[in-house]
Amino acid sequence: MLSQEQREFAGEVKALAADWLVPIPHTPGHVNRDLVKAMAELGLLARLFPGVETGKPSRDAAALDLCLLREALATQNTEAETALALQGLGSYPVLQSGSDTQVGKWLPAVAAGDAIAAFALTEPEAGSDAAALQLKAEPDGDGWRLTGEKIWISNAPEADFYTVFARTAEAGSRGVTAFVVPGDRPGLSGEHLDMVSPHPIGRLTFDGVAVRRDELLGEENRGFHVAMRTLDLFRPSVGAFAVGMAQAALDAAIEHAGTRHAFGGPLKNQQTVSHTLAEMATRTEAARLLVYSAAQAYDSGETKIASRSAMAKLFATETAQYVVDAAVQLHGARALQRGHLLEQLYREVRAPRIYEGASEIQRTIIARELFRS
Ligand code: COS
Repeated sequence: MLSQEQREFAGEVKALAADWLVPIPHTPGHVNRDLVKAMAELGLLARLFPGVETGKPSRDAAALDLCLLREALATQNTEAETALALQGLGSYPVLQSGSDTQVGKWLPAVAAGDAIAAFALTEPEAGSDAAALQLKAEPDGDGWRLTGEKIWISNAPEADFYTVFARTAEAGSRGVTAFVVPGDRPGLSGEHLDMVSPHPIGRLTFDGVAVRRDELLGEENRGFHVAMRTLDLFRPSVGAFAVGMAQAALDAAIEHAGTRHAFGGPLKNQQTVSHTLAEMATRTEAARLLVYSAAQAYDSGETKIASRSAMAKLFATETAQYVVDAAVQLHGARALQRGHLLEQLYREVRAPRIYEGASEIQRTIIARELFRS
């Protein structure tokens, strides 16, 4: 499905990651600004916003490029992968719905690795049911004041700006408004949350945080659409992340099956092992094709993208869980020892089945489309 140029691009990203990103020390649980800066210097972050070097990026994000980037990085360094993805997730609402001034203010800084972005939708009482969010935006002079809480927000509380979804009217999804809020705004505070995989992720508290009219993103009470459009673009790329992790696990399993001996020969001579590898490879390839096809549909301007995007995320993240688990099983106890690649992937692969819409939500989106006339 890929052109020669796209294949070369993916290969180049892997090589750059192996040479320049893998050696950068990890900062578990915190934003790794050195890593983000390195990705900017390698030109990887600019690939998120075609044309950003002119100061006026194209408003049509390139979904397939994003997927190729994420898949390639995931095979080498999941910390870099996640850091790049979060720069995109926090910024695409600005790219898709922001004013020229907002785009000019934030996106070149994100691409240069000078600004860390974050997407703040989830609340303690509003996860899958995003339209139930309660963080209040009350009119104050020409702007608003935000009061409430967000939780499990990646890059919080260290981000330089947050795309925040807040309630401006009691009308469910039609009363949600999006804002761009600088991270140093008085009244905004937060704390880090310790997760099974050490990500920069946290809770945010808004205590009467003032936002100006020029920080409104898109139209008032249309913020739910802003969030959904970003998720439509981003969900296939979560699938690409999953495909990259599945490929890394599959590669490790193939290597192990060829070198580890048991019962008088390499493991791969056991039919049960070779069949498991065949299943892992087939499912990984199927997931990859679904991801690429959803991304290509997005790039070709297909309008009804939500269902395809959901299928790609659902299938790829569930597949990666299966593949990583199977790779652990083939390796035995060594894969569960702290520091082993598979131990890390085993912890890492779980969250994508939950964030940006749990598998159950993806099935809901797909099923609704089946019955839409
Ligand atoms: N693109 C654009 N607009 C969309 C859309 C999409 N993909 N999906 C829904 N909308 C619009 C609808 O057209 C509707 O607009 P109008 O009010 O103008 O008619 C509005 O949004 C509400 O849609 P709907 O009634 O379908 O919303 P629901 O409350 O039923 O929620 C789901 C829909 C379940 C899809 C949504 O809540 C969701 O995606 N939940 C998961 C949230 C999530 O991913 N959280 C993770 C946060 S990021 S880590």
